[in-house]
Amino acid sequence: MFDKILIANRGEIALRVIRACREMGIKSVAVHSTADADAMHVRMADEAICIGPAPGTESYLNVAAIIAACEVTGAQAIHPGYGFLSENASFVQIIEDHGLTFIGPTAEHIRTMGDKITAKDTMIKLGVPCVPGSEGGVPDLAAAKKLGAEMGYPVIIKATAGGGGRGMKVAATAADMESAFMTARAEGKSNFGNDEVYIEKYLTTPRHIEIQVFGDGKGKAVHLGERDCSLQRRHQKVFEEAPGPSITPEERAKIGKVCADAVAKINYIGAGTIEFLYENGEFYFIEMNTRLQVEHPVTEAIFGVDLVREQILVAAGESMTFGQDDLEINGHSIEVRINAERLPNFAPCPGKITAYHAPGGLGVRMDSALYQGYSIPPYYDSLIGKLIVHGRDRAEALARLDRALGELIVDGIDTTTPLFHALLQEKDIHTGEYNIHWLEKWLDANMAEG
Ligand code: MV4
Repeated sequence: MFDKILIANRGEIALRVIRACREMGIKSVAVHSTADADAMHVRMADEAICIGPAPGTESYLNVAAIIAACEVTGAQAIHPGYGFLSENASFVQIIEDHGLTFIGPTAEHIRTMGDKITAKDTMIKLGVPCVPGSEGGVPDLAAAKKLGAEMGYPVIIKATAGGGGRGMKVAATAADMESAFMTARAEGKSNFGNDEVYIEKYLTTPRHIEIQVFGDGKGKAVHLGERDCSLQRRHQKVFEEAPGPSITPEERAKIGKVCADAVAKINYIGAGTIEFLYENGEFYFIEMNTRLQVEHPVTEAIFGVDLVREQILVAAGESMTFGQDDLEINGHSIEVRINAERLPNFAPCPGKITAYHAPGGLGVRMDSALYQGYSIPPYYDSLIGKLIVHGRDRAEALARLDRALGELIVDGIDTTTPLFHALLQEKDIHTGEYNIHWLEKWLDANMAEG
């Protein structure tokens, strides 16, 4: 086992990894920008090293400085958290070239899943159900129009290097194809330096259901059920839950096994998420994320496992502590993302926290790096906390969420907390009847800009 791990991240996820390290008797090294000298992760880690100026590109993405920090401190492994360098295949290669261990999948798995056409082709070969569409890339507008006519509209054109909603355009009819195709291609080129695109049938009212998988890198893998992350705004998740309110135990067992078998077959190591659109009782693969996700705590809550501990174990060549037969769902969990943003426009709202009180009690987990007197810097993501609740069933989890939100105090800045109080007044939230468009429609109707 490692005796020292460097965490190449900040905020709540850095604390999450430090906590797992401490429980395992592993020393932790925080890295930070000059803007984060007073940040909680710097205080909580055993050691801390400044790796550059405030902008993420010069600090948390500064590969040379991170490698140097490992050499200076004697850290043997790097946990990347999410975002930043977590899905950067070249970073993984460089780490390994320096004799260090990346706590996550191989460079090859990251590269395969990072290119969406290759990811989809891989999943088709592994027997994972995908959205009907082009076989591989679509070379030109003529080919796109031919496919559109064959498949029937609406269709969606996606940049192979895209993701998170960037480089994606819907063509509702043949008349829209030219501009949709050209725009998706141009966005792929300008945002990712890759103009290759593919086409899929556009599903109009799906849910976003993602399956958590975990592999040991030696051909053993399990699934930990699904999360429903349909409540999103501009491709940012705001409310996530497990299990999914629309998924039956039979559906879970079936799609879960397909996913676990697929990642076992490629010797996948560590945590991964296979994203699906779910419509009319069918699952359609869209993307795979080769990292620990922001919303992993809802899965931890219902299965009672520590996913970061398991990531560290398998990265060190040890065994996972559970197999598929050990995994049983217990109750229901919901996470809401507390962002430093001002409603109704979700404008980033950094500033000084004049008072902070985290909710507590049975079934409540607050993952946050906030403290009273802390100043949220303006350079990074606006996520400042995740409130995760767990109940014996969905109704209990929702009631607990309402109660815990009432206890949360974050003074000095605006946050997204009032949004969740308002959502908890909605019947559809209580019945679980929502899809990927529900929140944007609700915001349009209820949060019209002043
Ligand atoms: C789709 C789709 C409908 N049909 N693909 C958005 C981000 C990227 N992960 C995939 N996305 C979508 N792909 C087909 N064939 C609709 C979306 C989509 C979406 C997906 C999940 C959660 C929220 C969304 C919001 C808008 C569009």
